[in-house]
Amino acid sequence: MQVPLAKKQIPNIDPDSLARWVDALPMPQIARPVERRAAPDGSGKSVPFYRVSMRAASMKVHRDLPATNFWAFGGAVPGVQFETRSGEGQLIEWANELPAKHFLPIDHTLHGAEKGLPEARGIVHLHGGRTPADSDGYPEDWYAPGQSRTYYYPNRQDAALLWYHDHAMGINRLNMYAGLFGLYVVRDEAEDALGLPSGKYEIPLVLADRDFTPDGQLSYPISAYPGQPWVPEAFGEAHLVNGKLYPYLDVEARRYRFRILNAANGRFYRLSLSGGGEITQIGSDQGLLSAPVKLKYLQLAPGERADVVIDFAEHRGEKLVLGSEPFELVQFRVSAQAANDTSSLPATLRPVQRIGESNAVQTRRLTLDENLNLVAESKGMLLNNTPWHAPITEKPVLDTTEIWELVNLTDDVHPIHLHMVRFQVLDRRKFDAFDYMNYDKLRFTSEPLAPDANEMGWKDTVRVNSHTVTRIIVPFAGYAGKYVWHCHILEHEDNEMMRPYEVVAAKS
Ligand SMILES: [Cu+2]
Repeated sequence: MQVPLAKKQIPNIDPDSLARWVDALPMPQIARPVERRAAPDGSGKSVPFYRVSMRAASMKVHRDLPATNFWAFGGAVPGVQFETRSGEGQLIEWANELPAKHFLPIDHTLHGAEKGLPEARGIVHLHGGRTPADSDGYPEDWYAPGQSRTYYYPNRQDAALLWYHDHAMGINRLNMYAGLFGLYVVRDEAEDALGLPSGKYEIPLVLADRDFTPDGQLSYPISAYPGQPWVPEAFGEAHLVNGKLYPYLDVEARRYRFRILNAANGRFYRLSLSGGGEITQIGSDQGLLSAPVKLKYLQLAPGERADVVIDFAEHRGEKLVLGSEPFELVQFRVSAQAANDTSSLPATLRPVQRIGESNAVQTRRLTLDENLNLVAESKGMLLNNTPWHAPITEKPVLDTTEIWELVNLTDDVHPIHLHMVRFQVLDRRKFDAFDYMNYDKLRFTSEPLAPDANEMGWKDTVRVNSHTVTRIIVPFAGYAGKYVWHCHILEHEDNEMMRPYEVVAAKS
């Protein structure tokens, strides 16, 4: 989508001017429970209780830059990391302790961001969590500084890398750009049994692009329209990895497991190792793949995760760089010593039963739309051509399976995320968007294309390519209640590429 940007009076920092590989890669702090409390599920069990605040924080992103002001969970970006076990629930009190004034440009013409509302609204969603609706962080249920909400996460799901982040209506893109996100790891016995690299050999990599002013502060783009600062995409030239620019990591000459999250607002990463080094993907959004997939390039849309193994044994004494052309992200400095690697990388990981299409009780055709004539009013990205506030139209029945055909009428790729559920990608097929828009006719122009090998596991976010129908099959297992589905390009989501959906209990 085309929206003219306002010129910055002082240009942003050129990240090429910064020294590379001068800061060590930081590791997120692991969250510690405050106490144990009764689980709210009536089981009589006690579960860990955590308290995490959203608050202003100041952090150095590079040796040669002054400290940057962020908003952060527990005072760091990424926020504190949760370590959980499948089936073991926990309570988290998410406290909004943000300052009253926002420091990024709110667009008050966006739905849900009207003047007069508290500026520093916050609400927390656990992305990929099979979470009861009243703990899922419905975007309109935001709360102001001084308030908090205690959410219950049953963790009744397979081992996977989840992440939590702000989801406040109309300003989510700003709150996340400000730094409000963190990791949430679910582990289980099936994964433990594989003997994958663990402990200090398992490293999270949280990727996020940003622009910085010369004094090291976050710089978010604004449109050239007075009073309507929303922009359709925010791409930064500088790339934070666990909150640092150009960090390095000393590694032993052995296998490492990296848990990678694309936490960017809108940037797609296409990761590769310098020197053509091999990346072996073992898991995606919702956990382990059935078998490892060897990759030269690893594509990650905003919101997507990849679980990968890199073996440095053949690279003793070398320096390898993980990048996304033309950008360099993080340097690995491999020890010259031989290492005693007792980890394994099994040829089979975790069976993924593919769901037959005949299991679906309903097929929904849902469009992804962009209405260019409305751009000047900064309204125009929609799901199924329906604004956020229209009545709920998608009401799947709990414990049934549906096929969603995502018909992308736009020129962009949109990463579509459904809350609460996991799904499988069936296929992608090109179609004639002109015919569809003018004659309401779906005319395919290609054969269906199978998902990539690394998309054959369980997903919660799927790339929906331009002028392509992407089909997913979704078991609505978990909880009844009101959830949302949306584009994970946060600028799109805020305006208003997001819709509620409701899982309804089966009639008895
Ligand atoms: Cu989008």
